[in-house]
Amino acid sequence: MDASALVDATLEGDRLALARILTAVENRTPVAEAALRRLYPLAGKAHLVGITGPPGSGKSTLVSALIGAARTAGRAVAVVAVDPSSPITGGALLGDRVRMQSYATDRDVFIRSMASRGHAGGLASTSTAAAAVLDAAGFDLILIETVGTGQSEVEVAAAADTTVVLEAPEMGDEVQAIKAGLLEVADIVVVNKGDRPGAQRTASQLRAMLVAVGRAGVRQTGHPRATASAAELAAAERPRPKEPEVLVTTATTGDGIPELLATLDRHRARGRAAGGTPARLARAEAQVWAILADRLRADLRAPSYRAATDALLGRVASHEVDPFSAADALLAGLRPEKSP
Ligand SMILES: Nc1nc2c(ncn2[C@@H]2O[C@H](COP(=O)(O)OP(=O)(O)OP(=O)(O)O)[C@@H](O)[C@H]2O)c(=O)[nH]1
Ligand SMILES: [Mg+2]
Repeated sequence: MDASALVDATLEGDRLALARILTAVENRTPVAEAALRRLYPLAGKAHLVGITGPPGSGKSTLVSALIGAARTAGRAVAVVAVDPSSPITGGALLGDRVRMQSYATDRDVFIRSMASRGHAGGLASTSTAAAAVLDAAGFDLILIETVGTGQSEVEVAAAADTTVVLEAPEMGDEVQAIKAGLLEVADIVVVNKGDRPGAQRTASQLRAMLVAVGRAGVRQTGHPRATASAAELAAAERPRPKEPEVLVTTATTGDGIPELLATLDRHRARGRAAGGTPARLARAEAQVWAILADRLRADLRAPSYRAATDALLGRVASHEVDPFSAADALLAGLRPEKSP
């Protein structure tokens, strides 16, 4: 099937066609581009929720519980699980698959894993493109699960309309260190494993910490840099709540899950009322940058240009040419009409 047939089938509810488009998106093939050109204008309706947190905090279990709650409410849910483990071994993915099997026959639940390989910035744009496909296919709630350890994984979650950061009570020092960085992107903080001792205390500590830090101050210190991106500028201007809400859940029993879903819905409604621009601008930027980078790379490696590129790179390596002049020369060569 070509891209256009795949898109038609996807829009008619064919899940196999949808899966094939997502594979194309993951591999960045021409089919993905053709499909997205048609699907992108149909997307923009779904609520994109990023779920991140330290390994083992219960993200997958929480996602599973959220699917249940959303299905009870009659909503179609899709999950993009960004797999932090090796694409070869599969790692934690297997466990997730088993856990999600109870939804295997529900056509209003769609779960997709994506390997976190690829170059910097690619992960965010790939997940965003996948979310756009799922959005166009009619899923109303799209959950993007990423493990909150690497910068790029956190960026994926932070590019959602609503970012949920999961914590578990009394995790080690190592996790404490991750915490501060994670909290900065949180719209909602969830202390999971509410059945464990110390959960309520962890939640109180987090609330106190978030008030003390005064999140708004963290985000808006000084003037935006001259080189700040459109998304950063929008984020700096965004009237943010003083602190994210802190909830306690027990994902294994479903305790607190309806409250979380209600909090997500409120955040969605507030974002819509406010125009919802910063997260959407950040996503737009990640996508367009990734495409620009891909196109430039492809141009520079095209057969007609390859030799010139390699020769110039050789001269940079031998310090005959500085890297800035080399970049100028390559850009001028690619876009001669734009050069000074
Ligand atoms: N006691 C308790 N255990 C939980 C809860 N939620 C999850 N767990 C358990 O914690 C372990 C890790 O849960 P996962 O959902 O796989 O955690 P994760 O954050 O997705 O883990 P990674 O994907 O590996 O980063 C599993 O054994 C779960 O059963 C909870 O609310 N209470
Ligand atoms: Mg998981």
